[in-house]
Amino acid sequence: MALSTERRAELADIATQVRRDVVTMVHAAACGHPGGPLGMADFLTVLFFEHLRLDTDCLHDHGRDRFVLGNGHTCAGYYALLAAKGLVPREELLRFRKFGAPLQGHPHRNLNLGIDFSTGSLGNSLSVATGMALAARSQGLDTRVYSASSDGESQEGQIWEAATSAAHYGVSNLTVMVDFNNIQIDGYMRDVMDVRDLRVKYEAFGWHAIDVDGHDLDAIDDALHAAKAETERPSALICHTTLGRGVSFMEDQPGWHGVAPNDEQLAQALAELGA
Ligand SMILES: Cc1ncc(C[n+]2csc(CCOP(=O)(O)OP(=O)(O)O)c2C)c(N)n1
Repeated sequence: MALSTERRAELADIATQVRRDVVTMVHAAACGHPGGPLGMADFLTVLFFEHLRLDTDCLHDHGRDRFVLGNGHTCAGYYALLAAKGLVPREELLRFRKFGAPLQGHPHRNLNLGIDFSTGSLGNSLSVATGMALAARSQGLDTRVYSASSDGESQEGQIWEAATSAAHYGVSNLTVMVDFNNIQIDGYMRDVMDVRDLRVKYEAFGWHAIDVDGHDLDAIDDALHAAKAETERPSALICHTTLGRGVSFMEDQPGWHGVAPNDEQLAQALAELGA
């Protein structure tokens, strides 16, 4: 079950490449959101490469797993992961946010690229994921549905309607990974609107909920296994992360929620990421 030393190193390399892609893409687009995806790179890499059944050989299988990116503005990292899995051509990454290109500034549903749902308007992702998971269950499929969310998205009331309903229906094939970096578009979350302890909240709604260090590959992998083993309740993994992780001048800086690096900043970021 545990990650081997070799596998852990491979996953760390993939996460670093995702981070390089994120800063390169946002720089090329001259707009976008680098901070969130840098923070999410570790837990999404473990999800995409160890758990989520979404690959070129099962892309069009009705019963494959599904993924919904609730915090759709963080899609640069999602696209980089789809490219790392061979689902998106790497050359498309540099057309990120360009007119007519498939990889827009918020995900646009494209089943040929493995993008299961359009997102960007915060708040509806958990409802969509709950519906997908219920639909799969009603069809007798062993599909697991994963969604990513964030502390900022957790301020939306609809998240908690979905949380109520997913627990009520015992949707145990649903797992949400919440990027808890304490930052949102307007600053530190505690100053804008504190969502407080999300593990306690999800538990109170009837979920199996775990706090996880969102940069500890082994802890993330263990938590995803625990979610799979849960047969009665949906699972929420509260992933504690640092916005901008891996790029010193972006780390924990709300200003890097949604700003593109200039040429000099890109060069420094890539140097820090070992490029
Ligand atoms: C319904 C809705 N309201 C407002 C926005 C504008 N918006 C974009 S990102 C964001 C902050 C989200 O917080 P979080 O996901 O925690 O941000 P990050 O960690 O990436 O900084 C907001 C309010 C939106 N996309 N959708």
